[in-house]
Amino acid sequence: MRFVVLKKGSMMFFLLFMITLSAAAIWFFGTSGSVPVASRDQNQHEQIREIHMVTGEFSAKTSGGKEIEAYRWDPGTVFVNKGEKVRLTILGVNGKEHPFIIEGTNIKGVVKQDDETTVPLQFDKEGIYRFICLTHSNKDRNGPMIAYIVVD
Ligand SMILES: [Cu+2]
Repeated sequence: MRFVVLKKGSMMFFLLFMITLSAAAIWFFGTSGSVPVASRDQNQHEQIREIHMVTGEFSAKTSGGKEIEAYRWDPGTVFVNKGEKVRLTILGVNGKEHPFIIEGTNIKGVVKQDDETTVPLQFDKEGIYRFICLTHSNKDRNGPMIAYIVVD
């Protein structure tokens, strides 16, 4: 049987080589792990999807001469992906102003006539979120002015 006998000098060289290799591996895998995270953040920053909405009004005069009206968000349903960054921009067309909340979040604001309100959105939980105008929240208050944000 033969043994590989290493001299003290070559043993030290081998040891040094292994230490250098380990350090290089740690550096490589350590940084390569964080690089995609940074570039993914940049991509998300670039990929903010815009959704446009308007305030609308239905109004009519009945045959009996009665004026009836209802306010709406249009479109009444929007779809977003879980975690997706979205910029919801709402233009006030009909109605002087519409104070709103998004149920299940702390998001609130006001949409005023001839003005754009921008709402940044990013939902971490799937579900259907109601976008409610507080002035026209149900049929007795010229509503329901409620849109649905479907997150899945
Ligand atoms: Cu309203």
